[in-house]
Amino acid sequence: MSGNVSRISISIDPELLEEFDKTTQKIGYNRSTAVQLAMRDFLTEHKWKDIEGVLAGVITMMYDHHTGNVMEELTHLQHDYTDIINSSTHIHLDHHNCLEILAVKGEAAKIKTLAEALGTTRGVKQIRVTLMR
Ligand code: NI
Repeated sequence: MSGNVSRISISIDPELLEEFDKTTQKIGYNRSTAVQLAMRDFLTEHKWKDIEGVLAGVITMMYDHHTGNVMEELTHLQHDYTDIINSSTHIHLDHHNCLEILAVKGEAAKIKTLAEALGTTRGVKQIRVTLMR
């Protein structure tokens, strides 16, 4: 790390922070190092978004179906992208959580738009996009 650092203040779900700190301590990193590593992973994971052309892969997301209208909103969104969603699988994980897997194939830019819309829907806890070509 260079001598030049930026200090930031962010808002985090306390439960997420507690889990993050526990894992960080277990590995032996301090919070700043762990956040930087997480940010680098985030950047790597999103690099595919600069790629143009047709890609295929999966969008995996987890959400609590009790939160707001999350199920309705996700279904609504998926109906707007029937041209790139080939199939979807819904797994009821427990009383609260659902795992949904979408198989997608289409223009990278369109997959990106869909993934961002899904990921920013209130109630979606995690989303992962894995694409290949
Ligand atoms: Ni479910």
